[in-house]
Amino acid sequence: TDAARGSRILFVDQSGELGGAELALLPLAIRHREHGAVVLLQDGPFRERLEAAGVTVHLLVDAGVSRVRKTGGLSALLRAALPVYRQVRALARLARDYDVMFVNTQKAFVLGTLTRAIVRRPVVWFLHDIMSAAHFGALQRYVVRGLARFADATLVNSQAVAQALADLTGRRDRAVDVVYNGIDPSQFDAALHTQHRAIRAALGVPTDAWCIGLFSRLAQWKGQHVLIDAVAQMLVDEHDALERRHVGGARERGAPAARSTRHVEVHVVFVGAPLFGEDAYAARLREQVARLGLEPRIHFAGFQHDVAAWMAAMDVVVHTSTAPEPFGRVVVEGMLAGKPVVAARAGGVMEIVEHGKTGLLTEPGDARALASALGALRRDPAYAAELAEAGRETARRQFTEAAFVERVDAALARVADRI
Ligand code: UPG
Repeated sequence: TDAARGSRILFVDQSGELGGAELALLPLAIRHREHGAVVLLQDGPFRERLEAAGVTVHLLVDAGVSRVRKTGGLSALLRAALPVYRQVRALARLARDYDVMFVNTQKAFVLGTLTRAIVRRPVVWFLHDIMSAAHFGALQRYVVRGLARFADATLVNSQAVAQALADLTGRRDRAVDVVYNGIDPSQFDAALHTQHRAIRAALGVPTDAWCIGLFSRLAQWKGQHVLIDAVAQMLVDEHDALERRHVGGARERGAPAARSTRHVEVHVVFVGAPLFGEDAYAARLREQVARLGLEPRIHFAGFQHDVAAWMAAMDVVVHTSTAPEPFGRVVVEGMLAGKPVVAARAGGVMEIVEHGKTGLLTEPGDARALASALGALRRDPAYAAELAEAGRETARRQFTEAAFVERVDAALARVADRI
């Protein structure tokens, strides 16, 4: 991988926001900052993070391209054609000074493969998305299908993403490297034994509440609404259980049992913001909370930089994506934080969590199933702790940042050698 170290890598990413793909790119850009640089198609906090880490950033902002949405149709494409041409020319000028282009998002991939035709620099494509109809429009899938073979190396973040790509291109023989995200556990370790009363206090979450954390940008397919429904369901379940206890009251009165959870309130903390224009969904979530009368229990914390500290303040970390999650950094992070994790059974998450061993999996979109999984953890703290411990051990072993960076470097070196 020393070969890769000396090569000049030009990383290209369309977003200025701190999404999962950008956070994955961060350690790579830092490792190659001496000879490499990052091109962003939009300005934002990601640029600040990169520059603070000593990475050179080139902004190639063109409003026309950033207007093409994930599911945009043909007219959106035509409107974007001219700016795309301008951006390809600009990228080509930059790329001449580098050995390899590393394209990290869909638009970066399109620009990178077009640029490759002009300057003949190899393209390493890191695909972070499941290229299915659940996530992308027909046009986007068509474009990716057509351009996929121009990538000199293709990296994906899970088997699930590899499978969806093979289904799209119809090429099962194409070499695709599965490179799982790696997460540095040090921040999570540091937060492990500290009490985060301040975080709860600031939100108005009682110290003794049973607190459910969901860490994700607010977006329909991330399924925050499923958790809100699940919490409403938990309250119904709880009420029913109390009723039953009441009916059988005479029998139970003297019993020691009554390990009732009714005095411990359930609270939910949503950490994350609508990063990619999902403001309408964010507004709908608040309406849903109001309609169910759950305002005192559900807290919107917005985007937070210190996810490790926020996770430490939770009792459980949940993941609720309704469409298959390509990988799911937040699932690994929940495990590293030593929390029991309940995640949606689909996509890359199934390569991370083993149900009943290192966490719990429930069907995507099934609020009832989520409520009962959460109820089980809440009633049985020993079981929750057991899952959390096994999850943490697995995450520390299987998703290291060192392995992630090494595997990407190996691909870069392979491609750079061919120059
Ligand atoms: N995060 C913050 N602050 C917040 C909320 C989230 O830093 O307030 C972080 C979170 O800790 C995580 C990242 O943002 O590291 C989100 O990543 P992820 O949960 O993986 O989701 P996406 O943003 O959707 O990322 C895409 C894919 C995802 C994959 C990731 C990296 O959808 O499945 O894991 O890219 O390959």
